Amino acid sequence: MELIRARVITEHKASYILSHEGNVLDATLRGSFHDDEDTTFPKVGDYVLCTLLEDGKAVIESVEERKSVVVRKSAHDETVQVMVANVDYVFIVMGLDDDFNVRRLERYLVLSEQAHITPVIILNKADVAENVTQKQEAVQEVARDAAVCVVSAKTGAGMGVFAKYLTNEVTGVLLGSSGAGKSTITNYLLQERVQETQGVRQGDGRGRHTTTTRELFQVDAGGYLIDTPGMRELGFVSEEDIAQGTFRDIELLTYDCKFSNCDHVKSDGCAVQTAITAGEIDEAHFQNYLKVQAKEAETRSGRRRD
Ligand SMILES: Nc1nc2c(ncn2[C@@H]2O[C@H](COP(=O)(O)OP(=O)(O)OP(=O)(O)O)[C@@H](O)[C@H]2O)c(=O)[nH]1
Ligand SMILES: [Mg+2]
Ligand SMILES: [Zn+2]
Repeated sequence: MELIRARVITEHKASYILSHEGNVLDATLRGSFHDDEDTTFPKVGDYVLCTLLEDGKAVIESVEERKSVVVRKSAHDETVQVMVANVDYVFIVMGLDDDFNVRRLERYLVLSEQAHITPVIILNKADVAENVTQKQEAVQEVARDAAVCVVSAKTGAGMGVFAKYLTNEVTGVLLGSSGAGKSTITNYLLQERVQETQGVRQGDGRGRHTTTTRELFQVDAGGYLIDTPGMRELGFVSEEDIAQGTFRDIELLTYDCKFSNCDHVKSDGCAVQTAITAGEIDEAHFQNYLKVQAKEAETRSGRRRD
């Protein structure tokens, strides 16, 4: 049977969407994959070889050797997860508003360095920012060779810089906190509202985890761009893990609890308890959530002892 080469656009549990010569294909995995480690499974950005079935669906037979990978540690154990593959630039997106945090930026720079992928620092929301010059200087101090770009995805100011990087077959991935403006940038570059965006919380400016899956887009002007869900930490649990998890409903509510160390049981101003009382969250579902949390805390403290 004829094999075709396609690229993974997005991934939903066991199914994939591929792009092949401008067409979109639904695909599943050849069963032989399932004995393998997770890192060998196709990821967004991968080039795959697949067979076409009569119904127009594709079956992924193999994954081409990767030029690069962005990885992070699993939220559940020490295993490594591949987030995206075959990326040439990591666009580290940080808002010049309340999102601004140089220490966090440094961690993203380390992540890019470990992956041997060129980082480009995108300081977004210039239109609403204060003390831009000071912030830019603070970033320059940690940026080393990385380019630092001040942009506004809202007004388009500075956005021309992306054209410098995204050409022909070049691929860039947008990384950064929820609410930094990754999807707004995606929509701007695609000149189309393809991605949902959502306002940040009043008060602390945190994002609302609007994007929940990684997705690759072809940019008309050239190149490919991958939008990703915001990451809260680069270590143990990311926002993305939360967004994809079973307890997404509860995790999202916890952002509205009055205290950041809320126990969600007896603490004042707990948004989860409020939702349970209002019948929006099922009590049994909440009890399961507490069990999983306790188990994860146990694993974490266990690991620290070794
Ligand atoms: N003023 C201003 N607001 C912006 C700018 N870019 C994005 N925003 C706003 O910031 C909010 C969050 O933007 P999103 O694009 O949804 O953020 P995101 O990084 O995709 O967030 P997640 O999908 O949750 O990871 C939205 O209300 C956007 O309109 C900008 O340059 N200026
Ligand atoms: Mg988004
Ligand atoms: Zn709470």
